[in-house]
Amino acid sequence: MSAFKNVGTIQYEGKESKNPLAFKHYNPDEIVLGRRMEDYLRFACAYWHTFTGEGSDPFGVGTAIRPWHGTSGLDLAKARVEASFEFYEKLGIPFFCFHDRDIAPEGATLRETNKNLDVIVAMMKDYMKTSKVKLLWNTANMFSNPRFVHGAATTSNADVFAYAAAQVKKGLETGLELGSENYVFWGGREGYESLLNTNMKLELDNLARFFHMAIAYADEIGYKGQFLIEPKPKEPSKHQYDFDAATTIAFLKSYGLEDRFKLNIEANHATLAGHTFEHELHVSRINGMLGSIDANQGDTLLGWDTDEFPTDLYSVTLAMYEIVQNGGLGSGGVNFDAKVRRQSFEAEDLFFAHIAGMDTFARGLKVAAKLVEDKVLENVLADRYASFSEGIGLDIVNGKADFKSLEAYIIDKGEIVNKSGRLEQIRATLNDYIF
Ligand code: XUL
Ligand code: CO
Repeated sequence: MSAFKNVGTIQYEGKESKNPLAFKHYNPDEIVLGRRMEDYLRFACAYWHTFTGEGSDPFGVGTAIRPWHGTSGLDLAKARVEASFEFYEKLGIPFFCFHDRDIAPEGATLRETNKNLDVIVAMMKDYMKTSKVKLLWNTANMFSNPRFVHGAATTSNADVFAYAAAQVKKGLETGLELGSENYVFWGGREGYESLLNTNMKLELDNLARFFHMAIAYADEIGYKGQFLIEPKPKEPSKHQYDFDAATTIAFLKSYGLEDRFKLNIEANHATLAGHTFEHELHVSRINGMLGSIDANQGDTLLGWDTDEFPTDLYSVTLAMYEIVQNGGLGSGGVNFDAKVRRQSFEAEDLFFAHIAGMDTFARGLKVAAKLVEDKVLENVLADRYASFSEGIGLDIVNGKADFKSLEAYIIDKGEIVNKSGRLEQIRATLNDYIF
């Protein structure tokens, strides 16, 4: 039985196509920078937004009309799995991602919850045997249930810490069973509201203990997926511990975790942190920590996580430029952590939204590749920093200079001559490449 009977397989029809259910730019087999587009982009569908989310907001219930409506409990969970594989295959999206609680309902105890999960994981495993679709990453929802009111690994209640540990233990076993290529930690409520009742040192130490335990258990069971942390500055906590890439990298380094973790950078989280997406990607990349991305976009006029499908070509091009400079995302990918707007409530909108995101990233990749091939920004940097490739600048870079030699060099030199940064001209060139 088909869940999306009005939609067939989405094909690449090229940029002249007027068919809204076709790709205009995403052509999986097209070679860009020596790699198939599909392999470069490694798109993933986020289960929580596409199959679990229903469009509710703080002022109203969900509006979505979905083929799995009319079922409940485990039957609902099964109907979603069935529809999800039809969706991935029709769209030609090679990966998916989920939280444990997206895919199966909770039971009265953790044991019962795990039993529900086992049923759905077995079903997914069966689908994955006959489908080419793979699991990019799985994660644990340790923020929705009221037990996580004070956090999970950073809670003030040791029983909750134990529960979270058991939940991630099961998550790693699930990842092993389904062959997930990454395991993500997003610190949903790992943060605090007020220092008046918070022992920050204990909470951060416990968070690091938790991550070390996760590594130990993964090694014990032979789980080989890449560990990723997803920074976010606020929401739901006022102060989230994984504020942004720089904060998260510093945390990982302080606790000796930097060799086992990379970052999953989300566009909308960058906006909330007061950064651009490319800033967060760049900081991760130059620290060797760019692992994967959550592709979406926020709204600079709104202070919360709107998780819109990414259609801002300018931002996506600059993001893809960072990813290209990174040599791709390795075992990571481009996960659409994005939801259709509440007023886009028809099931077909799920296709339109993913097509829009996939086409935008395909275009961004092509523009970024051209920028790299033509050395546009490489030349900008070479020219701007030319003074560090010769003479005294080269001495500084090579560690041959000290305060005394620098003083001797500059003291009688007179007026220093600077060069223009040429930013407007560079931006105009970038526009020429994009349009
Ligand atoms: C929340 C968010 C999460 C993570 C996975 O803002 O981005 O959905 O991606 O827990
Ligand atoms: Co995310």
